[in-house]
Amino acid sequence: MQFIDEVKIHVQSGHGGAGCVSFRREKFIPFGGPDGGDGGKGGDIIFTVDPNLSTLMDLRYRPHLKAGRGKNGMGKDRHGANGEDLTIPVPPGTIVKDAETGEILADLIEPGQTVILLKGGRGGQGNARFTTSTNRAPKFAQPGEDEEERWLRLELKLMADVGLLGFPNVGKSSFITKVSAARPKIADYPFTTIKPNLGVVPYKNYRSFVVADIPGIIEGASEGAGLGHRFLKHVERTNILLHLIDLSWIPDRDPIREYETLNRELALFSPELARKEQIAVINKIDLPVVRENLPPVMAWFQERGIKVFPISAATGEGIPPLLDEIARHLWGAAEEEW
Ligand SMILES: Nc1nc2c(ncn2[C@@H]2O[C@H](COP(=O)(O)OP(=O)(O)OP(=O)(O)O)[C@@H](O)[C@H]2O)c(=O)[nH]1
Ligand SMILES: [Mg+2]
Repeated sequence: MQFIDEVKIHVQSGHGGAGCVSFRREKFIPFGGPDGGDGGKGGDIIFTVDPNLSTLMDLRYRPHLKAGRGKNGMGKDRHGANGEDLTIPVPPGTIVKDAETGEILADLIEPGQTVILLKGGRGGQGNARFTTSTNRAPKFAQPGEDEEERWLRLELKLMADVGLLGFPNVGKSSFITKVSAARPKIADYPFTTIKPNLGVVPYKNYRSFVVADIPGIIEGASEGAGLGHRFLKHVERTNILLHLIDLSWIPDRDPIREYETLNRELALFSPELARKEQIAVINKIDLPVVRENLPPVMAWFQERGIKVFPISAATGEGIPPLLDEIARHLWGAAEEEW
């Protein structure tokens, strides 16, 4: 499925139905009283969070959305039918902005969360409502109230507890595959992942947390190198970042220099994101070359007070203590300590 995280749409609520001018017509009663009913209310434009959605793709193909018009009132005091509301389902993490001003109108996070974004016009009152002692036969009724319309910009920022960061090929997708039911593509070439993936990680005591795997970031991503850095927005709402490192590239590449490079790219994207807590994760420790190079790299992180965990996404080695550390961060304690 295509992953779309930005769309521009035009929404319009329903016009209110007009009130009716009508007089009772009955046999043997020459001048019946007024009996024009009220118009119906126009439909609202409503947004609701559907947890089964993970993209804004559906809206890309429906850029103009309208709620129903209220029906006009009718004779015999009949009320016009209300226009149908239009409910637009969006994935959790959708931010609704005014397309012109950029003002945030709604941040839709919790499944089932609902907001009425545009109100339908009120229905006009029928002439029956305007009878007074001096005017027993009013020949006027109210028109329905106007609809509202607006251009909106929808931006999806995925909701996850933990974000995965790293150069291409470090094993981000392999990690999410090992710890969750997510099955993104894994391959030994860069930029295998071209859209974010979410995975639910079952932890002890029936707890779970959500991990976001995003495309790899390279030097110059802020200037568009590789897939650029726009996907970083999908880890902005996480609580903690796992920064994956691959030592199997030594001596061709310097993983510590690349670790620093990636953090610089992070800061260029958002200083706030760069301040988010990180755990360094050295992957692929099942490989002899990684084991050989491990001690000095571990020392480098430890000297700087940076938490570091050696793991193998392939064999699972080292992953349980990493999950405990994530749990401590998310809930204040790992399972053993509760
Ligand atoms: N030996 C070994 N290989 C691994 C491990 N984790 C990942 N790999 C391999 O490394 C390569 C890249 O893995 P991916 O999971 O696709 O890496 P990625 O970080 O998601 O890469 P991009 O999506 O391109 O950014 C694949 O060939 C994996 O099989 C590991 O723990 N041990
Ligand atoms: Mg990947």
